[in-house]
Amino acid sequence: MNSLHALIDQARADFARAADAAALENTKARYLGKAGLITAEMKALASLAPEDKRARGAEINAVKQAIERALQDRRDAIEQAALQAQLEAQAIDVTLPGRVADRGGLHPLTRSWMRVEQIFRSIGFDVADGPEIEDDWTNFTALNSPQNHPARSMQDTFYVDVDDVHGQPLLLRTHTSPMQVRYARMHVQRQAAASPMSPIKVIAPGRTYRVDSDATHSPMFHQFEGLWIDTDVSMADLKGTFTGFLKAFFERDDILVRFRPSYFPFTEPSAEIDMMFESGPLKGRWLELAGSGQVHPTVVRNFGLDPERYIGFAFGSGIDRLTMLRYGVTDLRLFYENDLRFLQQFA
Ligand code: 2U9
Repeated sequence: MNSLHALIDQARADFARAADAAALENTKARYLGKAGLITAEMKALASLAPEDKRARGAEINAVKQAIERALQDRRDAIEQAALQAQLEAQAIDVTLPGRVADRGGLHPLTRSWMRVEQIFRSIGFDVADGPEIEDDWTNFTALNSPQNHPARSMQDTFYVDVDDVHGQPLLLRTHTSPMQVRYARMHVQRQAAASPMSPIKVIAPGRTYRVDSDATHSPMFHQFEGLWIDTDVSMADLKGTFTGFLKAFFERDDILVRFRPSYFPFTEPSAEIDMMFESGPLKGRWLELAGSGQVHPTVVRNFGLDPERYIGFAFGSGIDRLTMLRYGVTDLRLFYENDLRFLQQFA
C-alpha cells in the first residue's frame, strides 16, 4: 500500500526532471503507458480475492488520478516557461527613441517657380504648360528665328533622334516661348468671332535646354516668359509689370530697373532688363536679369492676328538666376547635385 502511494512522489520527481514537453511524455509512459507501473498494478488486481479487489481498485484509481494531475501540472509549467522565454526573447524596449522619418522640403527652384506663378496670377496672368520636346516650327520659325541663326545649330540645341512628325525636326525646347505660341494660337482660334478679342496675358514657366555647361550654365535650366497682347499695350506697361514683379519676388522696394537696347529675333524693339538693389551685399551693382521687347509683327502674324491692330510685349528670365540672387547662391550646379546639406537649408 505504501509503495503504491510512494509512486505519486516518485512520478512528481520524475516529471520535474523532464526539461521539455517531449521528455515529459516519455516519462509519462513509465507510469501510465501500456507497460507502465500503474497499468501493472491494475493487472495485478485480477489475482486478488474478490473482497480485497474493490478497496485496492479504488486506491489504484486515486493514485492514477494524482499522477495524471501531477503530469498536467508539469505540462502547464513547461508551456508557461516556453511562453515566458519567447516573450523575453522578443522583448520590445518601448523606451528606445523611435525612428523619425525625415521631412521633405521643396527644392529652391520649385519655390521660385511657385512664387513666379503666384505673383503673375495675382495680376491677371494665366499660366501655360506644354511639351518639352518641340517641333522646329513652334520653337524657332514661329518666333521669327532665321534658318541660319546659331541657336538652330547642333552645337547649341539638342535634337531628338526620332522620325520627325510633320516633316520637321524635333528638339528639346530652347526656351518656353513655343508654349506661348501654342497658347496664343489656341486663344485666337477660340476668339475667332470676338472683336476685339480678349487680351492674351500668359506666363510660361518650365524646363528648357541648351548645349551649355559651366558654373553659371546648365544644359537643363528653368525660365519663365511672359506675353501680353492687346490693342494698346506699350513698353511702359512692360516696365511697370516687370518692376512690380521684381519687387514682389525679392520682397523689397529699393530696386532700380533699367532697360538697355538689345536684339532678339522675336521682339522689336528689344531690351535687356537690368536690376540694382539700393542696399545689401549687392548694392550698387547692375545685374542682368531678363530679356524683353515688343513682340515682332511677324510673330503676331504667326498667332493669326493682324499686327496693325494687336500689339504687346514679351519678356523672359531665368528662374535659376533669380533663385541664385534671392538666396545668395554663387554656383548654379548646387541646384542639380542634390546634396542634402545644401537642400536642407531651404526646407
Ligand atoms: C513669344 C514671343 C516673344 C520672350 C523673351 C527674352 C527676351 C530673353 C532669355 C532671358 C534669360 C531667356 O532664361 S534666359 O536664357 N529670354 O531674353 N525672352 S523676349 O519673348 C517672347 C516669348 C514668347 C510668343
